[in-house]
Amino acid sequence: MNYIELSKEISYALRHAPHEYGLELDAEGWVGIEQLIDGFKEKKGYKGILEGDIINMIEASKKKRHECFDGKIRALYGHSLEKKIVKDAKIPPAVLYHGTAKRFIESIMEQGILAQKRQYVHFSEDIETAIIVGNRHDATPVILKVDARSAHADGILFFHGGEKIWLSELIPPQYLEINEAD
Ligand code: HQG
Repeated sequence: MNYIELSKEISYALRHAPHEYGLELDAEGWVGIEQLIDGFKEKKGYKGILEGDIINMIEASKKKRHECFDGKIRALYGHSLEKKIVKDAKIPPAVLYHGTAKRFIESIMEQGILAQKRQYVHFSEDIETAIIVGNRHDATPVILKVDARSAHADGILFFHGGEKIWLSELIPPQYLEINEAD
């Protein structure tokens, strides 16, 4: 089984389209692994899918996008569903990064970073990860440095996503500066 394809399809199901797979997520985004498997068996290429394939895919992935617990699975971040996934607010690192396209900078510096189609804005803990995220939008992305300590002190809520991913609501421009490369 191609784990990259499997990871993408599980992300699609758990972040954006559970109903296409006959799934109902709970408030925190969890669904039974058995239910997910049943939903996938209906899809082309996944007839023989086993729980072990899903566990192996999560372990093999460089980026932790999904987690399993107590017979359930969920996507850690990235959701676009209308019903907002409930997250516990956490204290963020003092500084976070957001990699984005040059063409978005003017608008971001006016309006702040918006969640756009997703439920939350996504940040990276380090510049390397932010560059990879930004590369999805631009070959030479701009890295924004976020003063998360001040934003948090001013009452903006932060949530932990994946290993190096943090989430938040809108981040106004006063907490942002362009991280100039050395
Ligand atoms: C931009 C992937 C104009 C924002 C990644 C971003 C990440 C604005 C784009 C995760 C704006 C939305 C999320 C404003 C924000 N004006 N543009 N005011 N505010 N934007 O894909 O953060 O690999 O929804 O800068 O690696 O790029 O799939 O968000 O460029 O971790 O696991 O609007 O998704 O994870 O794009 O990526 P996205 P993102 P996976």
